Amino acid sequence: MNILVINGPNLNLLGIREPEIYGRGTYDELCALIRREAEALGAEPEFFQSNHEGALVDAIQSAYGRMDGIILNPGAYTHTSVALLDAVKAVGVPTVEVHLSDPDTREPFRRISYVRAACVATVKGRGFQGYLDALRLLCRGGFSRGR
Ligand code: CA2
Repeated sequence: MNILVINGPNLNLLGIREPEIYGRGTYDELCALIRREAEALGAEPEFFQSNHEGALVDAIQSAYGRMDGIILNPGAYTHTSVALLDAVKAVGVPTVEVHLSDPDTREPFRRISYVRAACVATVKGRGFQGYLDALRLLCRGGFSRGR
Protein backbone atom coordinates (compact mmCIF):
# COMPACT_ATOMS: atom_id res chain seq x y z
CA MET A 1 0.00 0.00 0.00
CA ASN A 2 1.43 3.35 -1.08
CA ILE A 3 -0.09 6.06 1.08
CA LEU A 4 0.30 9.80 0.50
CA VAL A 5 0.01 11.86 3.69
CA ILE A 6 -0.87 15.47 2.87
CA ASN A 7 -0.95 18.27 5.43
CA GLY A 8 -2.14 21.78 4.65
CA PRO A 9 -1.37 25.28 5.89
CA ASN A 10 0.35 25.89 9.22
CA LEU A 11 0.59 22.21 10.12
CA ASN A 12 4.37 22.56 9.71
CA LEU A 13 4.16 24.66 12.90
CA LEU A 14 2.80 21.83 15.03
CA GLY A 15 4.18 21.83 18.56
CA ILE A 16 5.12 25.51 18.36
CA ARG A 17 1.83 27.17 19.41
CA GLU A 18 -1.70 26.26 20.54
CA PRO A 19 -0.68 22.94 22.15
CA GLU A 20 -4.05 22.87 23.94
CA ILE A 21 -5.73 22.43 20.55
CA TYR A 22 -3.16 20.64 18.40
CA GLY A 23 -0.91 18.91 20.97
CA ARG A 24 2.80 19.23 21.75
CA GLY A 25 4.19 16.99 19.03
CA THR A 26 6.00 18.50 16.03
CA TYR A 27 5.34 17.87 12.33
CA ASP A 28 8.51 15.76 12.12
CA GLU A 29 7.38 13.70 15.11
CA LEU A 30 4.01 13.17 13.42
CA CYS A 31 5.72 11.89 10.27
CA ALA A 32 7.98 9.59 12.30
CA LEU A 33 4.96 8.16 14.14
CA ILE A 34 3.12 7.47 10.88
CA ARG A 35 6.28 5.98 9.33
CA ARG A 36 6.63 3.55 12.25
CA GLU A 37 2.99 2.45 12.09
CA ALA A 38 3.16 2.11 8.30
CA GLU A 39 6.19 -0.14 8.61
CA ALA A 40 4.27 -2.40 11.01
CA LEU A 41 1.38 -2.54 8.53
CA GLY A 42 3.64 -3.11 5.50
CA ALA A 43 2.64 0.23 3.99
CA GLU A 44 4.84 2.80 2.25
CA PRO A 45 4.07 6.39 3.27
CA GLU A 46 5.05 9.54 1.40
CA PHE A 47 4.71 12.93 3.09
CA PHE A 48 3.78 16.33 1.72
CA GLN A 49 3.05 19.61 3.49
CA SER A 50 2.30 22.97 1.93
CA ASN A 51 0.78 26.29 2.86
CA HIS A 52 -0.37 26.80 -0.75
CA GLU A 53 -3.71 25.60 -2.11
CA GLY A 54 -2.45 24.97 -5.65
CA ALA A 55 0.50 22.94 -4.37
CA LEU A 56 -1.95 20.78 -2.41
CA VAL A 57 -4.03 20.27 -5.58
CA ASP A 58 -0.83 19.22 -7.41
CA ALA A 59 0.02 16.76 -4.61
CA ILE A 60 -3.45 15.19 -4.76
CA GLN A 61 -3.19 14.90 -8.55
CA SER A 62 0.23 13.24 -8.18
CA ALA A 63 -1.48 10.35 -6.40
CA TYR A 64 -3.35 9.33 -9.56
CA GLY A 65 -2.28 5.86 -10.70
CA ARG A 66 0.54 5.86 -8.14
CA MET A 67 -1.00 5.77 -4.66
CA ASP A 68 -3.44 3.38 -3.02
CA GLY A 69 -4.71 5.92 -0.52
CA ILE A 70 -4.44 9.50 0.66
CA ILE A 71 -4.53 10.79 4.22
CA LEU A 72 -5.53 14.44 3.95
CA ASN A 73 -5.56 17.16 6.58
CA PRO A 74 -6.34 20.22 4.46
CA GLY A 75 -6.03 22.57 7.46
CA ALA A 76 -8.06 25.76 7.02
CA TYR A 77 -8.61 24.94 3.31
CA THR A 78 -11.04 22.28 4.58
CA HIS A 79 -13.55 25.06 5.09
CA THR A 80 -12.97 27.00 1.87
CA SER A 81 -11.62 24.89 -0.96
CA VAL A 82 -13.75 23.54 -3.76
CA ALA A 83 -10.45 23.03 -5.66
CA LEU A 84 -9.31 20.40 -3.15
CA LEU A 85 -12.73 18.71 -3.29
CA ASP A 86 -12.54 18.57 -7.08
CA ALA A 87 -8.98 17.19 -6.99
CA VAL A 88 -9.91 14.36 -4.59
CA LYS A 89 -12.93 13.54 -6.75
CA ALA A 90 -10.88 13.67 -9.95
CA VAL A 91 -8.11 11.26 -8.90
CA GLY A 92 -10.51 8.70 -7.45
CA VAL A 93 -7.95 7.54 -4.87
CA PRO A 94 -9.55 6.52 -1.54
CA THR A 95 -8.97 9.50 0.75
CA VAL A 96 -9.46 9.84 4.49
CA GLU A 97 -9.99 13.36 5.86
CA VAL A 98 -8.14 13.84 9.17
CA HIS A 99 -8.28 16.65 11.73
CA LEU A 100 -6.29 16.85 14.93
CA SER A 101 -9.05 18.80 16.63
CA ASP A 102 -12.78 18.36 16.14
CA PRO A 103 -13.71 21.31 13.91
CA ASP A 104 -17.41 20.56 14.42
CA THR A 105 -17.17 21.62 18.08
CA ARG A 106 -15.19 24.85 17.42
CA GLU A 107 -16.16 28.10 15.68
CA PRO A 108 -19.18 27.84 13.35
CA PHE A 109 -17.03 28.62 10.27
CA ARG A 110 -15.13 25.36 10.84
CA ARG A 111 -18.29 23.25 10.59
CA ILE A 112 -18.28 23.12 6.80
CA SER A 113 -15.91 20.70 5.13
CA TYR A 114 -15.83 20.84 1.33
CA VAL A 115 -13.51 17.82 0.91
CA ARG A 116 -15.62 15.57 3.13
CA ALA A 117 -18.04 14.78 0.29
CA ALA A 118 -15.23 13.12 -1.69
CA CYS A 119 -13.64 11.23 1.23
CA VAL A 120 -14.28 7.62 2.25
CA ALA A 121 -14.09 8.56 5.95
CA THR A 122 -13.36 11.42 8.35
CA VAL A 123 -11.33 11.07 11.55
CA LYS A 124 -11.40 14.10 13.85
CA GLY A 125 -10.55 15.07 17.39
CA ARG A 126 -8.05 12.27 17.98
CA GLY A 127 -4.79 14.20 17.70
CA PHE A 128 -1.87 12.33 16.09
CA GLN A 129 -3.71 9.04 16.71
CA GLY A 130 -6.22 10.08 14.05
CA TYR A 131 -3.58 9.72 11.31
CA LEU A 132 -2.85 6.17 12.50
CA ASP A 133 -6.58 5.38 12.51
CA ALA A 134 -6.77 6.66 8.93
CA LEU A 135 -3.76 4.57 7.91
CA ARG A 136 -5.34 1.42 9.36
CA LEU A 137 -8.64 2.18 7.63
CA LEU A 138 -6.92 2.53 4.26
CA CYS A 139 -4.80 -0.59 4.78
CA ARG A 140 -7.90 -2.58 5.72
CA GLY A 141 -9.16 -1.64 2.25
CA GLY A 142 -12.47 -2.40 0.67
CA PHE A 143 -12.75 1.07 -0.88
CA SER A 144 -13.45 1.25 -4.57
CA ARG A 145 -11.61 3.76 -6.71
CA GLY A 146 -13.76 6.57 -8.06
CA ARG A 147 -12.79 5.80 -11.67
O1 CA2 B 1 -7.84 20.17 13.55
C1 CA2 B 1 -7.22 20.21 12.47
O2 CA2 B 1 -6.41 19.35 12.14
C2 CA2 B 1 -7.42 21.41 11.52
O3 CA2 B 1 -7.40 20.92 10.20
C3 CA2 B 1 -6.24 22.34 11.77
C4 CA2 B 1 -6.33 23.66 11.01
C5 CA2 B 1 -7.69 24.31 11.22
O4 CA2 B 1 -7.81 25.46 10.41
C6 CA2 B 1 -8.84 23.37 10.92
O5 CA2 B 1 -10.05 24.03 11.20
C7 CA2 B 1 -8.75 22.11 11.75
C8 CA2 B 1 -5.26 24.64 11.47
C9 CA2 B 1 -3.90 24.10 11.61
C10 CA2 B 1 -3.06 25.12 12.31
O6 CA2 B 1 -1.98 24.48 12.90
C11 CA2 B 1 -1.25 25.15 13.83
C12 CA2 B 1 -0.18 24.49 14.35
C13 CA2 B 1 0.59 25.11 15.31
C14 CA2 B 1 0.31 26.38 15.72
C15 CA2 B 1 -0.78 27.04 15.20
C16 CA2 B 1 -1.55 26.43 14.24
